[in-house]
Order: sequence, then structure tokens, then C-alpha cells
Amino acid sequence: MSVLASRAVRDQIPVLAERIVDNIYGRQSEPWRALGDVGRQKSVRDVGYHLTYLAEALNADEAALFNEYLAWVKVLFAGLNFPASVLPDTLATIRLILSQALTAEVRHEVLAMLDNGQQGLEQVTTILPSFIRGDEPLDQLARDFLEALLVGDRRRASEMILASARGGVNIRDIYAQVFERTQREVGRLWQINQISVAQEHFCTAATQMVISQLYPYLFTGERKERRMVMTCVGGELHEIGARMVADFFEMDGWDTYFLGANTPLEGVLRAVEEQQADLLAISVTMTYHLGHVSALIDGLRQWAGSQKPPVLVGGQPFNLSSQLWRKIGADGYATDAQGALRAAEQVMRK
Ligand code: B12
Repeated sequence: MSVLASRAVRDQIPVLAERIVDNIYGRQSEPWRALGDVGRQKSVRDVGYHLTYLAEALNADEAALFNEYLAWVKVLFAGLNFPASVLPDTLATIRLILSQALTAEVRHEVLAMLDNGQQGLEQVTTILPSFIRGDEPLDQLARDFLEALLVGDRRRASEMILASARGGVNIRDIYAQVFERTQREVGRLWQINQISVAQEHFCTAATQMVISQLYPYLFTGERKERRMVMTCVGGELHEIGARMVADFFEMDGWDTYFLGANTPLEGVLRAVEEQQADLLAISVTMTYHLGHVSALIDGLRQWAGSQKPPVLVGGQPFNLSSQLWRKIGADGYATDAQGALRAAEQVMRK
């Protein structure tokens, strides 16, 4: 049923988004007209995203995917100083247009998911706490690293990490407590409109550069004669999480073949075959790429090649709803890089 409801929304997104924006602009032309045609196009794009997330949540039958997205939009809009009424009003208009456009067969289910999201939104606070809270041993390093990045001092950022590594700080701790949390903090600062897109890109590029400098530290452990392919799905540009997971496997003695961002399905299947992989690990961040994850898992299972290793999945959508990995057909899942090693042990034992 959810799949039908999802398809009913997804198939009509461009038309529905136009109708919803027409309705909003028709009722309240004043604040919107000043934004011009470009503003209108952005509104249509944003409503398109709202509908896409609604469709994804219906498809997976996981309300958390939609609710979490709405909470994110609420914070984003507050950072942009949009009036607090914009999102509830948009959702009310989406409800109106959907109730007219959908057939009786799916209407109830779609509106129930929408209403659930709308109700939960009232409790969502727009104050997001920092990800560097002072409760981890490497917090000071994380703060100093972030500060260096935000003022554009890549050299200082690099030197402090290399000095810590030379001083014996565990590389896994640097990944988890410094890189992972500063990246999340950079995302938060962008979301609340405190740093620019350019700063966000700079921090990410510099972090990737520093991660590369730690490479000599990855190959120190005993080798395991096990090989994994780590990939992001097509369209997915967030690759640092995947890179971290691959590096944790490398430090654990695995041979890793890291494909990075935006890898097409065929390419992943060939890599699994050519590498004779014992494990395929898939990373996804944007909820609207979940369809590519299930297509990749299905593709692997139907693949004519001889290599059909177990599949681990991870990334933000899976961290929002604990059963999603099963629904999508994976063999295992973990919330983070350290957990990924444990999950791999479990799936390899099956
Ligand atoms: C850097 C970044 C980018 C960069 C990515 C560059 C790159 N080379 O990776 C760029 C600029 C390309 C980008 C683009 C976008 N981004 Co962005 N981005 C980020 C940011 C700031 C950091 C990502 C990161 O490195 N995180 C750190 C890693 C370590 O965390 P992780 O990926 O979750 O990985 C850990 C676990 O999830 C797990 N894991 C991950 N994969 C796997 C796999 C397996 C098998 C297992 C077991 C575990 C596992 O282990 C990892 C390590 O512990 C995040 C903020 C955030 N909260 O993450 C936003 C963020 C993810 N982006 C966001 C958005 C909105 C976008 C864009 C839509 C922006 C736009 N308007 O264009 C686009 C979408 C691009 C696309 N098509 O994919 C939002 C998403 C919000 C939402 N609703 O979901 C975030 C949360 C920012 C925010 N706070 O608003 N982004």
C-alpha cells in the first residue's frame, strides 16, 4: 500500500509543486512577488523536495524520514529569517492540493503521513546545539581544528592533526571525535546561516586533504586476507563518511577498494567482481537516494557474475529509522565506522 501511495505522489511531483506554489502565491502575492521569477522557481524546487521526502517516507513506510526532514527545513528557514508561518502554511497548502489530486485508494495514507509530520513540527526547536559539546577527550583538538578551518588556515589545521598522530593519539579517535564531529558542526553552522557555502566547501576539502596525510598510519596492522568494496550510490556526493568506514576497515587489516561519491550501479557491480570482494559496503546521505541503494542491492543479487558478497549499508537515513536497512534488503548496518567492523564480522559469520 505505501508503495502505491508513494508512487502516486512521486509521479506527479512537477505538476503538484506548480499547483501548490500557484495556490500560495495566489493567496499571498505580496511577500512573494518581490522575489521575482527566480524566487518562484526556488519555491517550486523547495516544494518539490517536500513532496520527494514525503514520497520516500511513504515508500519505506518510515515516518521518521519525513519528520526529520521537516525539522531540518524548520531550522533552515529560521536561519534565513523566513516568517515562522511559511512552513505550516506550505504544508497546509500541500494537504489541500494533495487531497484534491489523489485517488481515494491512497489519499488517506498520504495525508496521515503529512499530518503526522505537521503535528510533530510544533515541538521542534530551532535552536540546534553544537556537535562539539565538551564530552569527548579530543574536544579541544576538534575545536582548534574547526577554528583553523573557519579562518582558512589549512596549514595550522593539518599541523595540529599530524602532531597528535605523531604523539600517539589513536587515528580512529581523530576520525570519530575530530573529523566526523567538525564536519557535522560545519553542516550545522551552514544550516543556521552562520557560515557560507564556500566556507563549508573549504572545510570539507581541507579535511579530506588532512585525512590523506594520515594515510601512512592506516596500513600498520596485521592483514586479514579480506577485501571490501566501499561505495556511495549514483548522485550521492557525500563521501567522507564512506571514506572513514573504508579507512577503519583498512586499519583493521582488510584490503579496501574505495569508489567514493556518485558511482554508477554497473561500475560498482564490476568492481565487486574484479576485486573478488568479500563484502560490499554502501553509503548514502540524502534520503532521496535510497532508491539507488535498493536498486544496487537488487542488481547485485541478480548479477550474472560469480561474486555475490553480503551487503552492509549505512549513512544518515539509516540512522533515522532502525529497521530501514532490513526493509531495503541489506545484510547488515551500523551507525558509525567502528560499528561497521562489528557488523561486518556478523554478516561474514552468517
Ligand atoms: C560536506 C557536506 C557536503 C559536501 C560533500 C562533499 C564530499 N566530498 O563529501 C557537498 C558540498 C557536496 C554537499 C552537498 C549537499 N549537501 Co551536504 N553536507 C555536508 C556536511 C557538512 C558534512 C558531511 C560529512 O562529511 N559528514 C561526516 C561523516 C563522517 O558522517 P556520515 O556521512 O554520517 O558518516 C558516518 C555514519 O553515517 C556512518 N556511515 C556512513 N556511510 C556508511 C556506510 C556503511 C556501510 C556503514 C556501516 C556506516 C556508514 O559512518 C560514518 C562515520 O562514522 C553535512 C553535515 C552532516 N551532518 O553530516 C551536510 C549535509 C548532509 N548536506 C546537506 C544538504 C542539504 C546538501 C545539499 C542538498 C545542499 C544543496 N543545496 O545542494 C547537497 C546534496 C548533494 C548530493 N546530491 O549528495 C544536509 C542534509 C539535510 C537533510 N535533510 O538530509 C546536511 C545535513 C547539512 C545540514 N546540516 O543542513 N554537502
